[in-house]
Amino acid sequence: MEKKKKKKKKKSSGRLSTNHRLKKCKLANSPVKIHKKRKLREEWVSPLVEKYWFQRYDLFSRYDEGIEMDEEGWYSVTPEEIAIRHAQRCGNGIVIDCFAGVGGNAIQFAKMCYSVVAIDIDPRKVELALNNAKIYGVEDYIDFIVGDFFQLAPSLKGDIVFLAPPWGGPSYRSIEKFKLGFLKPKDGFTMFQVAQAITPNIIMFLPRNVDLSQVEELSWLSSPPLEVEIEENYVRNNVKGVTAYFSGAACG
Ligand code: MGP
Ligand code: SAH
Repeated sequence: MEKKKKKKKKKSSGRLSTNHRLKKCKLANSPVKIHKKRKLREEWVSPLVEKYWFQRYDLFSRYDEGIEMDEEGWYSVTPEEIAIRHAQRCGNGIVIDCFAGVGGNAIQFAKMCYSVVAIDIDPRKVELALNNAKIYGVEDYIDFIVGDFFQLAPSLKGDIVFLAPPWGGPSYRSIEKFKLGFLKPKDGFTMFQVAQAITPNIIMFLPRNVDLSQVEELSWLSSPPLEVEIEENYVRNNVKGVTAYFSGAACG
Protein backbone atom coordinates (compact mmCIF):
# COMPACT_ATOMS: atom_id res chain seq x y z
CA MET A 1 0.00 0.00 0.00
CA GLU A 2 2.74 2.40 1.09
CA LYS A 3 4.82 1.59 -2.00
CA LYS A 4 1.87 2.26 -4.32
CA LYS A 5 1.34 5.70 -2.85
CA LYS A 6 4.99 6.62 -3.32
CA LYS A 7 4.85 5.59 -6.96
CA LYS A 8 1.80 7.78 -7.62
CA LYS A 9 3.51 10.82 -6.14
CA LYS A 10 6.55 10.38 -8.37
CA LYS A 11 4.33 10.31 -11.44
CA SER A 12 2.66 13.61 -10.68
CA SER A 13 5.91 15.44 -10.03
CA GLY A 14 6.97 15.22 -13.71
CA ARG A 15 7.00 18.14 -16.17
CA LEU A 16 3.73 20.04 -16.38
CA SER A 17 1.99 21.44 -19.44
CA THR A 18 1.00 25.16 -19.27
CA ASN A 19 -2.50 24.17 -18.25
CA HIS A 20 -1.23 22.04 -15.45
CA ARG A 21 1.04 24.82 -14.28
CA LEU A 22 -1.92 27.17 -14.04
CA LYS A 23 -3.79 24.63 -12.01
CA LYS A 24 -0.81 24.23 -9.72
CA CYS A 25 -0.72 28.00 -9.10
CA LYS A 26 -4.39 28.07 -8.20
CA LEU A 27 -3.94 25.21 -5.81
CA ALA A 28 -0.89 26.81 -4.27
CA ASN A 29 -2.92 29.94 -3.54
CA SER A 30 -5.98 28.23 -2.15
CA PRO A 31 -4.63 26.98 1.20
CA VAL A 32 -3.83 30.58 2.18
CA LYS A 33 -7.35 31.75 1.43
CA ILE A 34 -8.91 28.80 3.22
CA HIS A 35 -6.71 29.46 6.22
CA LYS A 36 -7.78 33.12 6.41
CA LYS A 37 -11.46 32.23 6.08
CA ARG A 38 -11.16 29.56 8.72
CA LYS A 39 -9.54 31.99 11.15
CA LEU A 40 -12.28 34.56 10.53
CA ARG A 41 -14.94 31.93 11.24
CA GLU A 42 -13.22 30.85 14.44
CA GLU A 43 -13.29 34.42 15.71
CA TRP A 44 -16.66 35.36 14.20
CA VAL A 45 -16.96 38.94 13.16
CA SER A 46 -20.04 40.51 11.58
CA PRO A 47 -20.02 41.30 7.83
CA LEU A 48 -19.64 44.98 8.71
CA VAL A 49 -16.54 44.24 10.74
CA GLU A 50 -14.91 41.84 8.26
CA LYS A 51 -13.09 44.58 6.33
CA TYR A 52 -11.59 45.99 9.52
CA TRP A 53 -10.62 42.52 10.74
CA PHE A 54 -8.38 42.16 7.70
CA GLN A 55 -6.66 45.38 8.84
CA ARG A 56 -6.36 44.12 12.43
CA TYR A 57 -2.57 44.39 12.72
CA ASP A 58 -2.71 47.98 11.46
CA LEU A 59 -5.20 48.71 14.23
CA PHE A 60 -3.26 46.93 16.99
CA SER A 61 0.13 45.42 16.20
CA ARG A 62 -0.30 43.18 19.28
CA TYR A 63 -3.73 42.01 18.13
CA ASP A 64 -2.90 38.32 18.56
CA GLU A 65 -2.04 38.75 22.23
CA GLY A 66 -5.72 39.11 23.19
CA ILE A 67 -7.02 42.45 21.89
CA GLU A 68 -10.81 42.68 22.15
CA MET A 69 -13.26 44.93 20.34
CA ASP A 70 -16.97 45.34 19.81
CA GLU A 71 -18.54 46.35 16.50
CA GLU A 72 -18.27 50.11 17.02
CA GLY A 73 -14.76 49.64 18.34
CA TRP A 74 -13.72 47.85 15.15
CA TYR A 75 -14.76 50.61 12.79
CA SER A 76 -13.80 53.50 15.05
CA VAL A 77 -10.44 52.60 16.55
CA THR A 78 -7.56 54.81 15.42
CA PRO A 79 -4.92 52.72 13.57
CA GLU A 80 -1.85 52.30 15.74
CA GLU A 81 0.52 54.20 13.45
CA ILE A 82 -1.77 57.25 13.54
CA ALA A 83 -2.32 56.95 17.30
CA ILE A 84 1.47 56.96 17.76
CA ARG A 85 1.68 60.12 15.67
CA HIS A 86 -1.01 61.78 17.84
CA ALA A 87 0.86 60.80 21.00
CA GLN A 88 4.17 62.13 19.68
CA ARG A 89 2.52 65.53 19.32
CA CYS A 90 1.28 65.63 22.92
CA GLY A 91 4.49 66.17 24.85
CA ASN A 92 4.72 65.11 28.43
CA GLY A 93 1.53 66.43 30.02
CA ILE A 94 -1.82 65.02 31.08
CA VAL A 95 -3.96 64.03 28.11
CA ILE A 96 -7.74 63.77 28.30
CA ASP A 97 -9.05 61.30 25.72
CA CYS A 98 -12.70 62.36 25.77
CA PHE A 99 -14.10 59.57 23.53
CA ALA A 100 -11.70 56.75 24.32
CA GLY A 101 -13.46 53.78 22.67
CA VAL A 102 -11.49 50.53 22.87
CA GLY A 103 -8.30 52.43 23.71
CA GLY A 104 -6.43 52.80 20.40
CA ASN A 105 -5.35 56.35 21.22
CA ALA A 106 -5.31 56.11 25.02
CA ILE A 107 -2.77 53.26 24.89
CA GLN A 108 -0.34 55.23 22.73
CA PHE A 109 -0.79 58.36 24.85
CA ALA A 110 0.00 56.28 27.93
CA LYS A 111 3.19 54.99 26.31
CA MET A 112 4.44 58.51 25.63
CA CYS A 113 2.76 61.02 27.92
CA TYR A 114 2.72 61.66 31.64
CA SER A 115 -0.75 60.31 32.29
CA VAL A 116 -4.07 59.81 30.53
CA VAL A 117 -7.70 60.29 31.49
CA ALA A 118 -9.76 58.04 29.21
CA ILE A 119 -13.51 58.66 29.12
CA ASP A 120 -16.22 56.69 27.37
CA ILE A 121 -19.95 56.73 27.89
CA ASP A 122 -20.24 53.01 27.14
CA PRO A 123 -19.16 50.79 30.08
CA ARG A 124 -18.36 47.91 27.70
CA LYS A 125 -15.89 50.12 25.80
CA VAL A 126 -14.10 50.93 29.04
CA GLU A 127 -13.84 47.21 29.86
CA LEU A 128 -12.41 46.53 26.42
CA ALA A 129 -10.01 49.48 26.62
CA LEU A 130 -8.75 48.28 30.01
CA ASN A 131 -8.19 44.78 28.63
CA ASN A 132 -6.29 46.24 25.65
CA ALA A 133 -4.24 48.59 27.82
CA LYS A 134 -3.10 45.58 29.89
CA ILE A 135 -1.83 43.90 26.74
CA TYR A 136 0.37 46.93 26.10
CA GLY A 137 1.33 47.09 29.79
CA VAL A 138 0.12 50.67 30.24
CA GLU A 139 -3.02 50.24 32.36
CA ASP A 140 -1.38 51.95 35.36
CA TYR A 141 -0.94 55.17 33.41
CA ILE A 142 -4.61 55.53 32.43
CA ASP A 143 -7.51 56.65 34.61
CA PHE A 144 -10.57 55.12 33.01
CA ILE A 145 -13.89 56.86 33.52
CA VAL A 146 -17.31 55.66 32.39
CA GLY A 147 -19.26 58.82 31.73
CA ASP A 148 -20.53 61.52 29.42
CA PHE A 149 -17.72 63.85 28.40
CA PHE A 150 -20.09 66.83 28.25
CA GLN A 151 -21.21 66.30 31.84
CA LEU A 152 -17.72 65.62 33.13
CA ALA A 153 -16.02 68.50 31.25
CA PRO A 154 -16.42 71.23 33.92
CA SER A 155 -14.51 69.07 36.42
CA LEU A 156 -11.71 67.95 34.08
CA LYS A 157 -8.14 69.27 34.19
CA GLY A 158 -5.42 68.45 31.68
CA ASP A 159 -2.78 69.80 29.31
CA ILE A 160 -4.19 68.38 26.08
CA VAL A 161 -7.75 67.51 25.12
CA PHE A 162 -8.06 64.82 22.46
CA LEU A 163 -11.35 64.54 20.58
CA ALA A 164 -12.07 61.52 18.35
CA PRO A 165 -15.87 61.44 18.56
CA PRO A 166 -18.32 59.21 16.67
CA TRP A 167 -18.62 60.19 13.00
CA GLY A 168 -21.99 58.51 12.57
CA GLY A 169 -20.70 55.07 11.56
CA PRO A 170 -18.91 53.88 8.39
CA SER A 171 -21.56 55.56 6.20
CA TYR A 172 -19.75 58.88 6.80
CA ARG A 173 -17.87 57.94 3.59
CA SER A 174 -20.90 58.46 1.38
CA ILE A 175 -21.08 62.16 2.30
CA GLU A 176 -19.29 64.44 -0.15
CA LYS A 177 -18.29 67.11 2.37
CA PHE A 178 -18.58 66.02 5.99
CA LYS A 179 -19.86 68.93 8.09
CA LEU A 180 -18.87 69.37 11.73
CA GLY A 181 -22.58 69.35 12.48
CA PHE A 182 -22.66 65.63 11.61
CA LEU A 183 -20.38 64.67 14.53
CA LYS A 184 -22.03 62.85 17.41
CA PRO A 185 -23.33 63.19 20.06
CA LYS A 186 -23.07 67.00 19.61
CA ASP A 187 -21.89 69.14 16.72
CA GLY A 188 -18.18 69.89 16.37
CA PHE A 189 -18.50 73.58 17.28
CA THR A 190 -20.22 72.82 20.61
CA MET A 191 -17.72 70.03 21.29
CA PHE A 192 -14.79 72.35 20.60
CA GLN A 193 -16.12 75.08 22.88
CA VAL A 194 -16.62 72.61 25.73
CA ALA A 195 -13.04 71.37 25.21
CA GLN A 196 -11.67 74.91 25.06
CA ALA A 197 -12.95 75.61 28.55
CA ILE A 198 -10.45 72.94 29.72
CA THR A 199 -7.46 73.98 27.59
CA PRO A 200 -6.84 75.59 24.17
CA ASN A 201 -4.46 72.71 23.36
CA ILE A 202 -6.88 70.54 21.46
CA ILE A 203 -6.38 67.71 18.98
CA MET A 204 -9.31 66.54 16.84
CA PHE A 205 -9.34 63.38 14.73
CA LEU A 206 -11.85 63.87 11.93
CA PRO A 207 -13.12 62.17 8.75
CA ARG A 208 -10.94 62.49 5.64
CA ASN A 209 -13.86 64.16 3.83
CA VAL A 210 -14.38 66.82 6.52
CA ASP A 211 -15.12 70.37 5.38
CA LEU A 212 -11.69 71.91 6.04
CA SER A 213 -12.98 75.48 5.98
CA GLN A 214 -15.17 74.58 8.98
CA VAL A 215 -12.16 73.12 10.78
CA GLU A 216 -10.34 76.44 10.31
CA GLU A 217 -13.42 78.26 11.60
CA LEU A 218 -13.00 76.46 14.92
CA SER A 219 -9.86 78.45 15.61
CA TRP A 220 -11.82 81.70 15.19
CA LEU A 221 -14.02 80.81 18.16
CA SER A 222 -11.21 82.33 20.27
CA SER A 223 -9.90 85.84 20.29
CA PRO A 224 -7.17 86.12 19.14
CA PRO A 225 -7.75 83.05 16.89
CA LEU A 226 -5.93 79.88 17.89
CA GLU A 227 -3.13 78.56 15.74
CA VAL A 228 -4.21 75.50 13.80
CA GLU A 229 -2.34 72.87 11.85
CA ILE A 230 -4.16 70.28 9.78
CA GLU A 231 -2.67 67.02 8.52
CA GLU A 232 -3.91 64.02 6.60
CA ASN A 233 -3.16 60.64 8.17
CA TYR A 234 -2.22 57.66 6.01
CA VAL A 235 -1.81 53.93 6.57
CA ARG A 236 -0.25 51.99 3.67
CA ASN A 237 -0.79 54.96 1.34
CA ASN A 238 -4.52 55.12 2.13
CA VAL A 239 -5.81 58.25 3.80
CA LYS A 240 -7.70 57.27 6.96
CA GLY A 241 -8.51 60.60 8.54
CA VAL A 242 -7.55 64.20 9.16
CA THR A 243 -6.07 65.58 12.36
CA ALA A 244 -6.35 69.20 13.48
CA TYR A 245 -3.90 70.43 16.12
CA PHE A 246 -4.87 73.66 17.88
CA SER A 247 -2.88 76.17 19.93
CA GLY A 248 0.02 74.58 21.87
CA ALA A 249 -0.62 71.28 20.08
CA ALA A 250 0.06 73.02 16.74
CA CYS A 251 3.68 73.32 15.66
CA GLY A 252 3.31 77.07 15.07
P1 MGP B 1 -13.24 53.67 7.20
O1 MGP B 1 -13.28 54.78 6.23
O2 MGP B 1 -14.56 53.15 7.68
O3 MGP B 1 -12.35 52.46 6.69
O4 MGP B 1 -12.44 54.12 8.49
P2 MGP B 1 -11.33 52.39 5.46
O5 MGP B 1 -10.74 51.03 5.52
O6 MGP B 1 -10.39 53.54 5.48
O7 MGP B 1 -12.36 52.54 4.28
P3 MGP B 1 -12.20 52.48 2.72
O8 MGP B 1 -13.07 53.60 2.25
O9 MGP B 1 -10.76 52.69 2.40
O10 MGP B 1 -12.72 51.14 2.37
C1 MGP B 1 -11.11 54.58 8.43
C2 MGP B 1 -10.67 54.95 9.83
O11 MGP B 1 -11.46 56.06 10.25
C3 MGP B 1 -10.91 53.90 10.88
O12 MGP B 1 -9.85 52.97 10.94
C4 MGP B 1 -11.01 54.73 12.14
O13 MGP B 1 -9.72 55.06 12.60
C5 MGP B 1 -11.65 56.01 11.64
N1 MGP B 1 -13.07 56.05 11.92
C6 MGP B 1 -14.04 55.55 11.17
N2 MGP B 1 -15.25 55.81 11.77
C7 MGP B 1 -16.53 55.45 11.26
C8 MGP B 1 -14.98 56.52 12.92
C9 MGP B 1 -15.80 57.09 13.94
O14 MGP B 1 -17.03 57.03 13.94
N3 MGP B 1 -15.16 57.75 14.93
C10 MGP B 1 -13.80 57.84 14.97
N4 MGP B 1 -13.24 58.51 15.98
N5 MGP B 1 -13.01 57.31 14.02
C11 MGP B 1 -13.61 56.65 13.01
N1 SAH C 1 -10.17 56.90 19.52
C1 SAH C 1 -10.91 55.71 19.91
C2 SAH C 1 -12.21 55.54 19.15
C3 SAH C 1 -13.29 56.51 19.56
S1 SAH C 1 -14.86 56.08 18.90
C4 SAH C 1 -9.98 54.49 19.74
O1 SAH C 1 -8.91 54.61 19.13
O2 SAH C 1 -10.35 53.40 20.18
C5 SAH C 1 -15.91 57.18 19.75
C6 SAH C 1 -16.35 56.74 21.13
O3 SAH C 1 -17.10 57.80 21.72
C7 SAH C 1 -17.28 55.53 21.19
O4 SAH C 1 -16.62 54.49 21.88
C8 SAH C 1 -18.50 56.00 21.99
O5 SAH C 1 -18.98 55.05 22.94
C9 SAH C 1 -17.96 57.22 22.69
N2 SAH C 1 -18.96 58.26 23.09
C10 SAH C 1 -20.08 58.63 22.44
N3 SAH C 1 -20.69 59.63 23.11
C11 SAH C 1 -19.92 59.91 24.19
C12 SAH C 1 -20.00 60.86 25.25
N4 SAH C 1 -21.02 61.72 25.33
N5 SAH C 1 -19.03 60.90 26.18
C13 SAH C 1 -17.98 60.02 26.11
N6 SAH C 1 -17.87 59.07 25.15
C14 SAH C 1 -18.81 59.04 24.18
